[in-house]
Amino acid sequence: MKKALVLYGNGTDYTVSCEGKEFIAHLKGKLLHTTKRSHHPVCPGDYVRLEQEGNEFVMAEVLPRLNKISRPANAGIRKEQLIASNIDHLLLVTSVYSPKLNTGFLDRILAFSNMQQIDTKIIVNKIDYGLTDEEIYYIDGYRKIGYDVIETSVQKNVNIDKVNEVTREKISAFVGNSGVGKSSLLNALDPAIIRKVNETSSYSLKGKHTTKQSRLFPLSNGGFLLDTPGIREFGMWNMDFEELKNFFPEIYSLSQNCRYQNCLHINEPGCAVLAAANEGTIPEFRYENYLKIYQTLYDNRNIYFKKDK
Ligand SMILES: Nc1nc2c(ncn2[C@@H]2O[C@H](COP(=O)(O)OP(=O)(O)OP(=O)(O)O)[C@@H](O)[C@H]2O)c(=O)[nH]1
Ligand SMILES: [Mg+2]
Ligand SMILES: [Zn+2]
Repeated sequence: MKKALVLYGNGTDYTVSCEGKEFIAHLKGKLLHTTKRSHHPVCPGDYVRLEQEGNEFVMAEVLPRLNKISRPANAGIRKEQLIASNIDHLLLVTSVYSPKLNTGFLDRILAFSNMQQIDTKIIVNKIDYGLTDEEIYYIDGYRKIGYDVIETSVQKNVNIDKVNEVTREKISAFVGNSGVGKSSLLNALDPAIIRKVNETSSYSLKGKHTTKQSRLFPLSNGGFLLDTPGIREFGMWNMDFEELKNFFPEIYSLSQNCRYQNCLHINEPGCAVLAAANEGTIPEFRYENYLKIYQTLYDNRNIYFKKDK
């Protein structure tokens, strides 16, 4: 009985990594059944127990997941589509200029990964375009809260060594909007991967490569890196609007100063968070994003949120 790491796959055939070798393992029987809530029984990052049947490997069991990243399978449907599991950390990739730095997206993922207790670092790519004052303000804001921000340029080879360092011996996942440079960073880390990256991407109507399928790539530094397609609704799964406040670290640490213990920091009297946002002691853009995400979660509370059984 072998333990293997799932790299990628679809339907019934998955490529797994075991003792440094890659081969195909099949999904059969019990595991194949799509459960009521889960769309894919197996995802990249899963550790599976393999059994040999003739000259085939069959996945007999998925080992318990330490964490998972998932999304709703379809808009408005309470079915979960797994993207990856057992991630050591998320590398939240953004860019400047094109696509523009989108703090709303960043803050949604940061809250989500905080909920899932997945350590997260921010990568701001394409800094060869230069940084505007606004972008510097955002980056400083994240650093002030305590997030690591790595400013990179694939084009000018800036700080690729830092990304190499943080991914060493770890399972990392790139998450970020389409076009920010996730696949380019992966290629920069490990040029031998370029052919593989193109296998799982296709040309969009605009004539550019875009990643279609999540896939875990073995890196030469001993780590594994998950390249994901740009995901819009990422992170909106399973979040309770009343718990959101716990997943903004700077809001959480101020909340003990609020007049009401159950303060949601919206418009309650004596709210320390609101006061701090007005005074600029916490970044105002973060607080504004908190309010926006809160509203979205509240509006979708019957769709996205479910209590774990
Ligand atoms: N100027 C500049 N362009 C970059 C940089 N990194 C990537 N690009 C370009 O940005 C475009 C998108 O890069 P990709 O690596 O395909 O982006 P992605 O995040 O993988 O996109 P999806 O697969 O669609 O999610 C490509 O044309 C890259 O050449 C950079 O550091 N500077
Ligand atoms: Mg890509
Ligand atoms: Zn409050």
